[in-house]
Amino acid sequence: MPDRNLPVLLFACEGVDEAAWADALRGAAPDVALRLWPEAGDPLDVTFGVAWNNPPGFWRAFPNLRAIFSLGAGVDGLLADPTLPDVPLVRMVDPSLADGMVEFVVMRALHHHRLMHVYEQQQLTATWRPVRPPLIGRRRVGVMGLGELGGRCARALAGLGFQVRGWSRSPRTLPDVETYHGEAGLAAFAEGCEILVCLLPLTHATQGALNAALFEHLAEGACLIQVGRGAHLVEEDLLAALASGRIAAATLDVFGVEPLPPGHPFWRYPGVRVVPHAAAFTYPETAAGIIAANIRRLLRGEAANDVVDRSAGY
Ligand code: NDP
Ligand code: OXD
Repeated sequence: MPDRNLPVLLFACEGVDEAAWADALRGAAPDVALRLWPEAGDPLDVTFGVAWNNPPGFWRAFPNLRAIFSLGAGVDGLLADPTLPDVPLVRMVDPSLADGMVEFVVMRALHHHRLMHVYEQQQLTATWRPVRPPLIGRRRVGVMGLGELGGRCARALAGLGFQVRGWSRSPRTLPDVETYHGEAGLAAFAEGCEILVCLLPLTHATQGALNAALFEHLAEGACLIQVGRGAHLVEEDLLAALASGRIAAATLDVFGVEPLPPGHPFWRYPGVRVVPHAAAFTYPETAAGIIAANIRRLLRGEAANDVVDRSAGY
């Protein structure tokens, strides 16, 4: 075999443009032999894996793995597999992915700030009623999660002039963002927020974080932009908050069950916008180089960048 002595990278990702990824990875990592699942060859050869949406137990079949690269920023799906090999798990940190998330969150924050959800309802009854939004500097936006994505979004929102708060696990400092952390800081963070953005990773600690108790702290008629993971949201609590008016509108990109079943009430609930987990994408054009650079680090005997802290779950 011509690639006999090269490290082998197995690309095994469901639901992506495999040809584009293959081109990009071959270009970025010419010294690595790329194999595309299901053409894995001898499982003993496989030294690196690129993973997304694999069935539980999948990676256990490759005993010589040295690292697994997640195609996505969120690794909850991979960590849910108790048999995932105990090798460095690298999450996706790519400025292009963050750019996409900033575009999406800013778009929906402006949509809610400028009350487009109100006009969408008015249009259904040919109602002409202008409503003046508050000055942007008085609009309070809260961002849950201040990592690669949440941190970028918080800064972009602050740059537009929103009054931005952020919440993280450990203390963080961001220019023009009022920061809170930990369980102890959650109520103060949420108090009076008019737009709430969820960009948390899904962990044992964050599951169900978007719940009735949190919603009680928001401003009456607040809007939710949920781009974390479906299991962050207690769906019945959102439906109750929408019915009571505590929450006026929600942009939902992620769901407990994906695709969202056709009969789910979110599809038809006034004020709810359903987006099919499309807030931000990983682009092979940029991400392949990031994976390749990390492989080179590992081959030089250095630690990879952006390794998941398995004890924290992200
Ligand atoms: P990071 O790991 O960079 O950041 C995670 C942030 O969440 C950190 O600020 C972290 O705090 C905070 N956090 C974690 N646990 C807690 C907790 N228990 N309480 C409070 N804050 C907590 O992740 P990314 O920004 O790269 O990605 C975030 C998530 O976005 C992904 O895990 C994924 O679920 C989602 N995502 C969604 C996409 C979509 O298209 N909808 C696309 C990509 C990602 P600290 O700073 O202290 O570590
Ligand atoms: C991700 C995602 O985690 O696409 O990157 O949700």
